[in-house]
Amino acid sequence: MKNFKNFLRSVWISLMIAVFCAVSLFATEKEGSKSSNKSERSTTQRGVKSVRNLDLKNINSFTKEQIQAIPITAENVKLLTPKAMEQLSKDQIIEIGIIGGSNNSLVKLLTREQINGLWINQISSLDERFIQRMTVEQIRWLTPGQINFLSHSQLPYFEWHGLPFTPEQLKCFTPRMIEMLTPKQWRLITLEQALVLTKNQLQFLTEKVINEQINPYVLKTAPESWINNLPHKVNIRATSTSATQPPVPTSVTQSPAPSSTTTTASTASGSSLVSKGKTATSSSNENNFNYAGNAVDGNPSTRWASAASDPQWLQVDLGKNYTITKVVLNWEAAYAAAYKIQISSNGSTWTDAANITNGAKGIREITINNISGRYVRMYGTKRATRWGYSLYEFEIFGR
Ligand SMILES: [Ca+2]
Repeated sequence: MKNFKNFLRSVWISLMIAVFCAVSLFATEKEGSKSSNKSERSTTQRGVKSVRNLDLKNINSFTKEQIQAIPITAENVKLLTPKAMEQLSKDQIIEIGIIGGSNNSLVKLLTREQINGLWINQISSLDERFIQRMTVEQIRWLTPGQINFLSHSQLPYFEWHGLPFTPEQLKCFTPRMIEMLTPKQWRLITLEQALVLTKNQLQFLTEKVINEQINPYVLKTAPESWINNLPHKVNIRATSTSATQPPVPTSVTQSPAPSSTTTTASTASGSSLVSKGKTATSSSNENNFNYAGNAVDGNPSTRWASAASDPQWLQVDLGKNYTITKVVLNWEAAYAAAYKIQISSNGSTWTDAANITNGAKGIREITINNISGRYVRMYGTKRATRWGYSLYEFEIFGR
């Protein structure tokens, strides 16, 4: 009996020892896995500077800092989740907008989910390069919330596609946004798009928009109730018999139609704008979109941009000799810090007409002291940014 008791005790003790061992083994294992997690995390944190080595398939576990260190390549852009899109820096968005030419643009790779992942501060900072490289389909994916965060100054960039918005998107336009639509966009507005515009949205339309720009088909076919919402009298409603509905924009491959505004700018000295629609050439173009002709098309939303090096030039052949009195340069954000305005009669020997060393973004008017010539050029010697030289318009006045 005593032996049996001893036997039971030893079984009990062995059992206790076994349980103790199992518990401590389990605890050690757990501790081990905890520390291996820890070392993995610190490796990831160290990896910020070499995001190339991280697996982008785990992108949703990246920190904002890691996301903003991802190099923008076609491969990486395809792996961006909506959540990651939200965290991209403005510079990365700009990179997506500029990498690849018109046909192999990275913007075109973006899916609906990725486009809709763009957060409000990113939407309001999309530059014209990004917007011009979106497809019409992609523009139509923008949600009402995203449309609301477009800034007024971005709207003319969409002119590249005509008026690509769905009626649902146009419903979200503020009156100020309606006011920003360009003459070309008014010409291309379809009846379906026009009819969603409310009295509140139409209130800022000028008489000029109503009677000279808006598509005549719309005025001819819109119901009386809509016409009554216009803030000015329609003069051409009865007379526009040949008005037809414009085509709905579907493609980005169409080249932008030249602006057909026919106003002739004149100055007191009898000079007028002599460069519009003339032949412009340049030392280089940034891409197929921003070619030299964009600087003389009279359209403030199209521009020429050069390659990113010094020097670069943009030259206009006026067709014959003029006495040049003034040039007006409308610089984009990528402006020239230093440039010359040069004039030539033969296109090979040039006279310096102005030497600018304090360049700035925006419109710059330069008086020229009646120098005669057929060719006028902007000769950029120093860029202000890391981009090339970029001009929305280069206007030459003469007589
Ligand atoms: Ca232009």
